[in-house]
Amino acid sequence: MGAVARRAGRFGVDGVGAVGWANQPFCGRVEDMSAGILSRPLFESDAAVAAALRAEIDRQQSTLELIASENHTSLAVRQASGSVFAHKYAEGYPGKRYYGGCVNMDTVESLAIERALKLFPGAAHANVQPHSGAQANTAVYLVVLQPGDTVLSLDLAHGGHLTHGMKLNFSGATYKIVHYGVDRQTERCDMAAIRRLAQECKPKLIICGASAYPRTIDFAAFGEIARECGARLMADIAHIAGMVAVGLHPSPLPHADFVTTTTHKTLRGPRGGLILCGEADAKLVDRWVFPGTQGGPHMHTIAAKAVAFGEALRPEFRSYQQQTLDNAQALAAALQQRGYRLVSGGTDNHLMLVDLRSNHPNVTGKDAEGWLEQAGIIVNKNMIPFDERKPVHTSGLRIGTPALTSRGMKALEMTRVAELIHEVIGSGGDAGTIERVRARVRELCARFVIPD
Ligand code: DSN
Repeated sequence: MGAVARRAGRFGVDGVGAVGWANQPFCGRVEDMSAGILSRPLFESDAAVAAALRAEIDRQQSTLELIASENHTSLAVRQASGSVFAHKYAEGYPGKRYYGGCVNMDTVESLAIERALKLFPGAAHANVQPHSGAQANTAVYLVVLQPGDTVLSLDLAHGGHLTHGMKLNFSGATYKIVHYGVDRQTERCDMAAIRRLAQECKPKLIICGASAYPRTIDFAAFGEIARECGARLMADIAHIAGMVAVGLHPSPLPHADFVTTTTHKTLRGPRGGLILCGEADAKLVDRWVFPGTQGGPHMHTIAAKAVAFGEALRPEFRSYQQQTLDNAQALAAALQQRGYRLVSGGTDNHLMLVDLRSNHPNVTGKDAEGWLEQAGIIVNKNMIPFDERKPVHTSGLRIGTPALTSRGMKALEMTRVAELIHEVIGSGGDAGTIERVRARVRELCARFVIPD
């Protein structure tokens, strides 16, 4: 019996599932149904959640995921993430736990730390426990800042992040935030202007890094500015971590005192955060993660981080990052050929910001996001620098290639994707056009199934 048949027989996709699991519509190859296979016990105990999971597998398989911060993980990452490591409390750190029975916790956390330090050479210490990027950033702020201290960071409306001082976030509510923006002409960070601002406001912490910035970040220049004005520097590389790990984007190490990242974007791991720092800050970073801001570490996620970091250390990961970059540049060029203006004129990384005003002045980001979703193309509306529209409408779209690249798509498919995007937006949301594009999106997705 072949592997596929064996799996089918064992798990009921051949019709033995009396509870109906086997009768659900099937998407993708049998081998791709790992999440579905795992869901058979789930279906038996909770059909409603199992049905939602099934629908989500189908949605992901049959749509084009272009949200720049999302990706598809390997089956190995998902197995670790869904494993019995979730059962265990392990407050503390390897070798210094507050609970018994942590021997295997120490193994996976030590592996995650060791691999993180190999991935990002130049860091002396890694804390792999932050539940998210926001938690990682919070811990660093508590290491460096007192309430009311000044922080200099990129404006959210110019591509920053809400934990970098947005007024409704705890960071904006707790610290005095001064924002730098991008230059109106170049739409890039103007390091001379940032230097002047830093000298005026004398921040205690400078943050570089972004969630919607398509260009290379000059970490070395940020490091110089921070040293000149006596500030500490935190680089939040959540979006570009995968590219930094393989050298396709310059590393913030050794320029930054702290590097924070999520692990689930270009890094293609489980949802979570990571902090890297020097020896001098290690103790305080650890203390502000636990017990400062978190309790029990999510050991299943830490195990999955170890797996993802291991994958990222393999040569294939470099090829994947290169393809993600090549795809972003191909998609950017194809959109430009169809009349779309891109913020800053292009991209150096995995994402681009489309200024819809260039060829569709009456279409908002919200309109375009909605029409594209109906056609099976998933993007997010995004402010563009100096946007006159509000964040709920926006004049832009943020588009990224990590997830499509994980499916195996290349430059040729990016041209196709640009055509499909243009057809939908150009039609002004015409229902017939959306339906035709939806069918073509399904065809494309069927040729590039989400890998295990
Ligand atoms: N929400 C993430 C993003 O989409 O970039 C950042 O946290």
